[in-house]
Amino acid sequence: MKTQVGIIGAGPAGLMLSHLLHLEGIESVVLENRSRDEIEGTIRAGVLEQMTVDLLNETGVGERMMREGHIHHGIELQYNGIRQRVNMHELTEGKSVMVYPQHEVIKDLVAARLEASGKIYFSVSDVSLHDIETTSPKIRFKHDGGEEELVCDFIAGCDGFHGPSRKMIPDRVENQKIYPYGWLGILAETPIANPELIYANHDRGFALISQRTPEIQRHYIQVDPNDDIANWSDDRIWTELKARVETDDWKLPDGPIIQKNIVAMRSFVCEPMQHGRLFIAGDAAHIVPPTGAKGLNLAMGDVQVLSRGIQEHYQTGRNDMLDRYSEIALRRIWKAQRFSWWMTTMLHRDYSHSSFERGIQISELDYVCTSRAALTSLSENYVGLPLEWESASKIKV
Ligand code: RFL
Ligand code: PHB
Repeated sequence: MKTQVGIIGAGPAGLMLSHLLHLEGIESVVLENRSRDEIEGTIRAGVLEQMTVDLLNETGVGERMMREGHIHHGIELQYNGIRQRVNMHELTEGKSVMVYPQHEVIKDLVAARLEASGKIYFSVSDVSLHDIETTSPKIRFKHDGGEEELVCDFIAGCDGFHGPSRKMIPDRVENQKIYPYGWLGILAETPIANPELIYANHDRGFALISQRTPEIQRHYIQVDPNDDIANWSDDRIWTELKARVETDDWKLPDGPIIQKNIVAMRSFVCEPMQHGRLFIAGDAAHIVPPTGAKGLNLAMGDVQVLSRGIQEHYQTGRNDMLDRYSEIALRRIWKAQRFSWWMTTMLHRDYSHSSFERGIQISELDYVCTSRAALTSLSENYVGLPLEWESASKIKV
């Protein structure tokens, strides 16, 4: 088998890359080790930045999102029982975010690729990468009991944090921070609790009130990352959520919990994101803690840079943009890392902290909520920073 771009992983990064390349007349093959049902059913992100929304619309896959998603003009921050609305729409001169689940984006992208006769192999196994330092790198894999080899011009490693691609970059540096927090996430059959998302810092720990559809909602509470979900009965979860977010005049509707799990939190950046003809994108290259709602959006940013570089290669024979792929992508990634780390440390309860550090944390929230400059900074980061194509060293301030 031969193709121009071999893509490992059918997450948001791999599928969007395949879609963008197709729009430029460049052929790709996507290899995914899970089934179509699994990738279309995994509950993950919920918030799309303005740039992601624009990208989905401009490339013709945003129609259902515009119909079924919800545009949010702000969020609410809560601490010490005080609730403060952040009017992001006003503070960013008209930008907003879209609440539309990641697995719906996946369904829309899979449908678009298959409709255009795009090649996606689901349920492959034993994926391995070869000859990435040559001009014809190869991917070997198993499918339907047979062994296959895909000869490519380029390989895009969009295989998430645990995939095989990143490990093929020999001279990489992995920058990492592990947090002492976990998120217990639930899907519950209740009405929408609040028109906008609520991020709450409470003595008992962080809580997030989010949403999915008019009938099903998504909420999170901070727990010990090593805790066992079996310790959390539905009653205990609702009691804890309510204790952290309810105010005298605002009550949280409860109902049957249909899914619950605990995830650990980390910040992670791999540098560089390329080696020879291999380029990695999305969670394969970086992880953010979910507090800033950035993971899926970063994946979408990476593949915009990568698809432009590949396009330049086929149109002009030049690799200038591809050579700068890591540099351009990492500039935005590090800024999103900083924002996600900042939101996480400001909003979570760190039980190793002294009363002094707790005082500083609450005073930071107090400052953010009362300073237009700080609220503007939070807002422009939350709705998403643009990709910057210039080298950072050339920017004069
Ligand atoms: P994905 O989605 O992990 O996709 C990688 C794909 O590669 C496949 N794969 C392989 N395929 C073939 N061979 C192999 N050896 C393979 N190994 C892996 C996998 O099966 C998978 O299908 O990575 P991608 O495309 O980079 O997308 C990244 C996003 O999924 C991720 O960053 C977000 O979900 C993070 N995230 C959020 N991001 C946001 O932008 N906004 C949010 O509100 C948000 N909330 C969240 C989140 C992540 C969460 N969890 C569960 C970590 C909330 C949570 C709780
Ligand atoms: C979600 O709805 O899953 C969600 C929303 C906001 C976040 C993280 C996750 O910051």
